[in-house]
Amino acid sequence: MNQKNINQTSPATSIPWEDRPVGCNKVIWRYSSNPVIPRGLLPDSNSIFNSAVVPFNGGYAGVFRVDDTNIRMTLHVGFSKDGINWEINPETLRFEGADPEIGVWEYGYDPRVCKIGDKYFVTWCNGYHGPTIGIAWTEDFKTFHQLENAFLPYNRNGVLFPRKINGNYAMLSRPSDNGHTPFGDIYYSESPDLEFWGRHRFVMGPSDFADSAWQCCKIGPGPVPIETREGWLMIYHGVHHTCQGYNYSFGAALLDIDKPWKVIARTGAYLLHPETMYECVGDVPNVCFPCACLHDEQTGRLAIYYGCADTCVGLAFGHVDEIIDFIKKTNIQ
Ligand code: BMA
Repeated sequence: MNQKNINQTSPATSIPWEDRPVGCNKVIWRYSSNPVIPRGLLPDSNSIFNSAVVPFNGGYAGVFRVDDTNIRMTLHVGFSKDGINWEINPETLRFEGADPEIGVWEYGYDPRVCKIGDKYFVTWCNGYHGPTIGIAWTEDFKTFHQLENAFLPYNRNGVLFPRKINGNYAMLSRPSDNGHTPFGDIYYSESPDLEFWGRHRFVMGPSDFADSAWQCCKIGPGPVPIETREGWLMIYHGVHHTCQGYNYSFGAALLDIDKPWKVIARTGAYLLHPETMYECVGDVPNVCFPCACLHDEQTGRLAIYYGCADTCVGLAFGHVDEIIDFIKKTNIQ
């Protein structure tokens, strides 16, 4: 594969980065060499999309959603030196140590990876009599220890917070149905041990059609929330049910630091909407589905990884401060 280059005119930074193109007035802009991960990177991958990456060992590691050429939804581990050029293991990821009832692999998709202390926690949509939220941890991205499923079916988009809140682990999720759910609100839950989850709180639901149609059908949490001075920055996807099907865009919200179920503000305007060929054409057209975000604390830069048209992975860039300003400016909360 041809190696893709990061913009050399930018000062050295610890995350992938490309400056905002001249003449672009958007808060979020796309990497000029998107998609970063093409559908056919593995010999039998039909598509590689909604995937999660984190800094690891001086480079990056990730858990990738790979649908194979049987269209089986599988997870694979991958590594990268620069966050742009990836090597993905051809073998599927297998979890160890779960109760046999839970540990039987049915399917898994849309992973997130969250570092808490020294461990990397993977949450994913885990098939167990329908979709629910699986949890596992790893320290080396070789052995993954599976815990109990967090919730009853049906649920999708389990996203952990990167530290305990009120003394408990905390997670966002999106209760759903067993199909292409035509509804969806974001909820918050806490757990003392990552096994028993409770204190469920409503965070937010779809918007009013007249206020903001891109998120009026259903919404779901995206990457691990980022702690900022103004609250938790939560990037989330929103769905508009059009006469051609579902369109997936993404926006952002600010959540209270101590009570993250309290929404301070949320974008009325989207941050990114399917627009390019690789977002509008693929196995499921018109989908931008963010699952991971790298944050450079020194510069406030963000690199957002998002699934494109359920087919490949794209990268988009932005600044935390500008996104927060945009949330406030377009707020519909
Ligand atoms: C959602 C999930 C995602 C997918 C999206 C668009 O319900 O299944 O994995 O990207 O639909 O098809």
